[in-house]
Amino acid sequence: MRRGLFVILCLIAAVVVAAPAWAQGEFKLQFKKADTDTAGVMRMARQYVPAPAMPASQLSGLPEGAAGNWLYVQAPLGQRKVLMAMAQADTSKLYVDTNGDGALKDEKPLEAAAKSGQQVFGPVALSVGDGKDKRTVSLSVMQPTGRSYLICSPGGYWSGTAELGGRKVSLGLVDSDWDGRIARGEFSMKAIMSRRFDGLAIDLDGDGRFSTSVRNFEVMPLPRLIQAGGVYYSLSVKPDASAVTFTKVEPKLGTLDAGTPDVEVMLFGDTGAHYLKESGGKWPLPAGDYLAGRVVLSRKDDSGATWSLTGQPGQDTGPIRVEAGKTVAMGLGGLVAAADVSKASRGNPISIGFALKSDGGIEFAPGAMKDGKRQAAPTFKILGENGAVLKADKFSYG
Ligand SMILES: [Ca+2]
Ligand SMILES: [Ca+2]
Repeated sequence: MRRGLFVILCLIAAVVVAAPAWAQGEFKLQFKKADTDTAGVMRMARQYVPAPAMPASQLSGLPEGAAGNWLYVQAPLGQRKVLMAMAQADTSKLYVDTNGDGALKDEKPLEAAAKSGQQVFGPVALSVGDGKDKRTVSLSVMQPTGRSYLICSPGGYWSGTAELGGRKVSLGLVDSDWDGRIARGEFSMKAIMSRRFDGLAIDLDGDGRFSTSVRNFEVMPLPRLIQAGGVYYSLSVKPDASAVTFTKVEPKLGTLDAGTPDVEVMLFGDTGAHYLKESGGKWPLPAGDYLAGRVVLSRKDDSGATWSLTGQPGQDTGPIRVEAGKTVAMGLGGLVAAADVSKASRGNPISIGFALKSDGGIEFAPGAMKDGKRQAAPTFKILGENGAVLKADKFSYG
């Protein structure tokens, strides 16, 4: 897009005049109730909890006079479980153990509001911590009509606007680990999978929404650093989430070497989300730990068609540690085909799985894409000791 000289001058003037304030500082945040516009932020804290129906006679802690079948849930919210129950005959009322004493007879049931195919309860305040350190967490519960699970979500998040890299940037913080405060957690796959982190959403490209596309991922565990407009800032959040302070920093850099030039890598780190490509497969990154979200390897054949393989880390793959002034290898240059033979599955005497793995623990789906179209699954042959073909077949996508 071409801009007129006037607009360009206005932009330059704005940056020059406001530079000290725009570069860094403390920005206030306010609690905002969750609504349909806030889905990107709230997704980081949402929990799907099975709600099996059980006879009241087998359950403890129910309101007095409880009979018939009840949907009974111990929702794992952060470090604790929250007891909730509703009579199956009357799913418009939900009892929540707000004070954590294991009983529901002292609780006033929440009445449902119907909202596009779901019953919505709350938000209701839960007590967390004790003594001087008592805090509250707000909980909303949704039950998709006719489904035997509940969706638990914080009642809202902390919202604000910072001024970074010369532009206004809206942001949100969500208490994903349900402890009533905002803090940076341990950065590991395990911690992320079990929701032991607090989340940051930050509209870095200024399009008015929190994107979750591979090239522009704006929703992440609360990082130590974030890059905005080509500048790195450290983040420090008040535990009650009333304010966040950004301080301009020049991080020490190391180098990530993919091991091959034709690759795209999306990483999450304690320095935010990074989408890396080109540069010969070598990129400078702030020292820190990273987890690969997605890796795409591609090659052109003689006819000019592009073949690609998409991979992600295996469950046991640890983080990639980038150290200042050093190069760390991702080992994507060579892949090893790994067959996984296991007994009896779905009525077959044996099943044979197949994966392509890199040295660095990235596992690629064996089916390649050609110019963006998925190709047939690979074939295989099982040979006897004398080289005779005992069985020839092809894999199917799982
Ligand atoms: Ca928290
Ligand atoms: Ca955005």
